[in-house]
Amino acid sequence: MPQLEASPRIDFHSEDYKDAYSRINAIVIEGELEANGNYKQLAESLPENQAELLKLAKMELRHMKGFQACGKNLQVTPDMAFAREFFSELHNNFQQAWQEGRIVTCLLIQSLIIETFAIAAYNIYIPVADDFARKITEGVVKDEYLHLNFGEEWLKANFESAKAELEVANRENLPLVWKMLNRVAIDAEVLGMEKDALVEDFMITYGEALANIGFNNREVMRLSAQGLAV
Ligand code: Y39
Ligand code: FE
Ligand code: FE
Ligand code: FE
Repeated sequence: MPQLEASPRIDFHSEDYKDAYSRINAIVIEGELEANGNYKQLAESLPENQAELLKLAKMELRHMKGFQACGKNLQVTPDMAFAREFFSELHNNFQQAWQEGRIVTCLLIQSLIIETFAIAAYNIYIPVADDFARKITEGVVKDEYLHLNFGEEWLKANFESAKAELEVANRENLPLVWKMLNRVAIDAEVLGMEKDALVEDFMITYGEALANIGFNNREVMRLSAQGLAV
């Protein structure tokens, strides 16, 4: 490894690394693409926030292109079939909620759960990324905090009417995230990302978001640990 690499102990060109990267990179690319679609759908449902949501949608497409470049840079072909299947349950839940006009559920899935998942993954990835991917990811994670903030602000402003639906949506969707994380924990570890660190970052960011929205301490604990029986 050249001296300039961020993490001299990681060989970014080994077959093991590239194999794991083909799935993690695909997940991120697919996630960004789905986030783009989700914000476009939310823009249709929330005319008052349309301009802002379309801006967020555009950012997600930029993120996707950045991560495609990261894969190319390492000469990795992302396993998009794996990634689509990986997201399918959350994807279906979002689509069904949107069809039924359950916008609070859509916001919980995209702006709270998926954004927090992204923030945790990118924060933990940055210190172990190759130089090219690290610069891209540092730019992206700043945007993800803005996306999370959009969801927080909207849900905070509508807390009383949204509260019951948030609890149901959390119960239905948060366990999926722990399941998803477990599925890629070994691949993440090959990239230098520890599962414990991912869980910790997720819990902190998600708990803070729930508190900002208006849940009390006890509710935050109960909601953020839902389904975390790993
Ligand atoms: O809002 C966004 O940009 C989110 C779509 C991106 C999702 C990224 C999902 C990251 C999961 C990676 C798991 C690594 C262990
Ligand atoms: Fe993004
Ligand atoms: Fe985002
Ligand atoms: Fe380990």
